[in-house]
Amino acid sequence: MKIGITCYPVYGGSGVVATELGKALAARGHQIHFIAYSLPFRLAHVTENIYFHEVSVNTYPLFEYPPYSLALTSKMVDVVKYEQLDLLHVHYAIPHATSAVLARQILQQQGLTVPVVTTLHGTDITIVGQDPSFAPVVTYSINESDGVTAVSDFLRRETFDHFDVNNDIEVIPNFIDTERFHRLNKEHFKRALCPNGEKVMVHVSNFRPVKNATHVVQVFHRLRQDGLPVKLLLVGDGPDRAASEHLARELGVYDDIRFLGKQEPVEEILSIADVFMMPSGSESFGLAALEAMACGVPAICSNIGGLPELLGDSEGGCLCPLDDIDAFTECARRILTDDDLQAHMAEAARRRVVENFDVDQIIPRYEAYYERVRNGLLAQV
Ligand code: GMT
Repeated sequence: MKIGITCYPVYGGSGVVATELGKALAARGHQIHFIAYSLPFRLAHVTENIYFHEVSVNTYPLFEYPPYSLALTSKMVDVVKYEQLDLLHVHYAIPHATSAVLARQILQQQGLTVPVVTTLHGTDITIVGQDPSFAPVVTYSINESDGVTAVSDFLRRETFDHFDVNNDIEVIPNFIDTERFHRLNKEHFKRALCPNGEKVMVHVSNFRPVKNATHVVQVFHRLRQDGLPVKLLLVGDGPDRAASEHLARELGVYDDIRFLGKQEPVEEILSIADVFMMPSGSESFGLAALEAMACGVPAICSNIGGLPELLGDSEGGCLCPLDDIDAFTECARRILTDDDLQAHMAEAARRRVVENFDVDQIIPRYEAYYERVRNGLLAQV
């Protein structure tokens, strides 16, 4: 199949999922055309079966806000037409689904048919999409898509609860290449960072307010107050990084924290972690926790959104009430002070991922879904 994929190419879960999906589909013989404003960061370079089409937006003195969505639509029209694509798969509703639906209409006028599949990832439904300035467009774009997927049952329910949707939504969870993401031997790195055998706690995010990165610093401060020998690695960058650094200085724990910024490959850092923390206020799936668990790191997560679906009934992590710093601290303390428990949870975390979210299990579900969309076999609600 020839498939066009559009996503946000920057640091973030939806772009990672879209890119890894494209790479995995290409490896299975499909021809993949990424259409985005820059090369997706996990793509690095184009390879056999992978093409990249950059969307550039020309400015004009009239444009205070250059119309990116329209430039994207025009690029989609061109790529579908000249590369003879069979399907467009867009990730994140705004504006990608809207641009794709419009591109499909333009192509229809030219006698060409291209089905549109939209994957909902998170804040396109839970936060941004519900903003009155976007909600009607999101509803329209979902209903006009030929197929819609969501990354968790939670996100599917949220979509039906908050939008007047008449398309069915297929749940296809996030996935990971468990051969790439596994625990590596990084003992030299660990010794350099923890010369006295300290434990390591890790948080990875884009430091948006929804990630509650400052909660991680608060938990870490409590652990240090109790004299626990532990270091904190904060990976990623974004709006709340400065607040997290400020809080760390205020609480006197800055010297035991390493702010590493955006890092690739993240599995090397996860390989020295003893515990991972995700105290998010909203999380439709939790890709960063999935990556940590794949590397055998127990994940302590908020009991919200799609995170209970990620952990399932496994013992690969624990769920804490939202914003409950005491509960997060207690959970981390138990794991970091009991080596047997840590090892048991680490093993359970890895097993949960291998058994449920491996790339080889999930990609065929997308392929089967594409076929159903192309054959018009989807139900409406
Ligand atoms: O919704 C977002 O914040 C954007 C998106 C991203 O690009 O980072 O993240 C979402 O998509 C990921 C991949 O499907 C999910 O694993 C994340 O849980 C989800 N983030 C939120 O729901 C906050």
